[in-house]
Amino acid sequence: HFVTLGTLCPIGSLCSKTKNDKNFPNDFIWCAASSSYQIEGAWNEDGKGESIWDRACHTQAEKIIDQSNADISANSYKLYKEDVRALKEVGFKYYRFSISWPRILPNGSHTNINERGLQYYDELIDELLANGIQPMVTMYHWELPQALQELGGFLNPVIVDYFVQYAELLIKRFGNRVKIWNTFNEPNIFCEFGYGRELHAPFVGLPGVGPYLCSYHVLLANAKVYRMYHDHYNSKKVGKIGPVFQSHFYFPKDPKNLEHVKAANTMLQFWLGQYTHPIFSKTGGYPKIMEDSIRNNSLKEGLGQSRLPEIDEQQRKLIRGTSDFFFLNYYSSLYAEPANKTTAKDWPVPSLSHDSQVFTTVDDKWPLAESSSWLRSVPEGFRALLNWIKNEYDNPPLIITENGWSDRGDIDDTGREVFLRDHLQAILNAIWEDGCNVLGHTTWSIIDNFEWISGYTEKFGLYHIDFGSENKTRTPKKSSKFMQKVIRTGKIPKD
Ligand code: PSG
Repeated sequence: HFVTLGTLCPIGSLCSKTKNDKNFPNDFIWCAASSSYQIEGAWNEDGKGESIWDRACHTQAEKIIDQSNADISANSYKLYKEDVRALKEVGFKYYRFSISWPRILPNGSHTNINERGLQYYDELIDELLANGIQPMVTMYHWELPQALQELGGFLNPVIVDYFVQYAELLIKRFGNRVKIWNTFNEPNIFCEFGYGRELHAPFVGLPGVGPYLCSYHVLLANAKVYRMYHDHYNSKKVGKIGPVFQSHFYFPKDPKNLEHVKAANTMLQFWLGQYTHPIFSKTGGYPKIMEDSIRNNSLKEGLGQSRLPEIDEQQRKLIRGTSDFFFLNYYSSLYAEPANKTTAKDWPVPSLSHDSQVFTTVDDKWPLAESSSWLRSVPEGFRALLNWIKNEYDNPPLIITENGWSDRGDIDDTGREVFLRDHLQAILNAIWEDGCNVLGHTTWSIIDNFEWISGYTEKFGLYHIDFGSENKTRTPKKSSKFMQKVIRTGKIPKD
């Protein structure tokens, strides 16, 4: 049994769920998130090695909108106690943070351990627990040791065993205090953006090939870590582990047109199903539509075999079932329709777009975030995605591991409050009207931070950071008071 909110409940049992009030269950997992590169700073202190994001920001600054980096950022390496104070002030029960691989293993290999790096996370975890906050720990939130990128990073199969050895070290060191683990954050984003589209470090532009190889290695690495954890380290059976996926919902542009309905489903299968079908479906393996279309295209391109790696029978069994929860990051939605000559004219061959042949658009009626061009508030898409997952994978227990809104950083952040209100309501509808098994919600993010290639131009925090100040002053925004009320009462306040 695992203690949450003073009740004795195994995680995921919903044992305190009562249907009478249609509010949040007592044991609902209220969480806020961050990630190591985005907040820690101290990029080269106390023996930390170089990551692919350190390398990219230092040598290809032109790729970052404001030419910034996270060398210092919110300085959470020094100021983590202030982050914990913020979490406690709002009332969060969990903190989802990530561990910097090169802070612990400077060149990626477990043969060279940086003890000071391990100590930092020991201290953070102990500070959380002393304040009644449970750690939810991500092993990989995009900080690949640069030395492993020299070997090809996620394109080289050796990454699987390097990751397993790193994960084993974390489990051994922190497993007595960490009960929820995320192996990978959003591999569907980092494989596609990092190895296909040059939107993320390591900026390897190999569309239609790199991302599929990367995803295949991620699936194998996750599976091996999942099995290692449950076979050797989780004897009390209270711990949970699995990867986190990001997805939009894709609405058919014209819901009465069967081709549009198919296109929307195809896009979900390529973007999310590429990872979740192998793990959560009854049969395992890739979605058939992906396998077929990529094989056909590959043969047309004159290749001797599919660009999509083959998951063989043994691997299919190894990978299937290797996540204890469906961990989902949801931000926004899109319309989908079949591509045509005009809409597909600029797509590289090969690429995910070319393989899926789905063209996506937005609805101008969906409110656009002040500072992120990709982020529109579509709570009905959130509910629809939760229902799609419920129907596709037999209603798995699910935790929202990220959901949030960006602006320019005002303390008076009404837009964020409205976004959270609408998305929390979508969760209540999904739970009580639709029967979706949603166990928790995570706000991205507890504090403003470095937003990857957008640098410091997009702010997601419940707390403002004065990045210009010496001590990186943390100030609660209006939205943090809103979340405080929600968590205290278990309901969405009327005003
Ligand atoms: C999330 C969602 C999309 C793109 C990128 C992300 N989308 O819907 O197009 S990245 C994700 C990440 C975290 C970021 C946060 C906000 O895990 O590190 O800061 O979301 O972009």
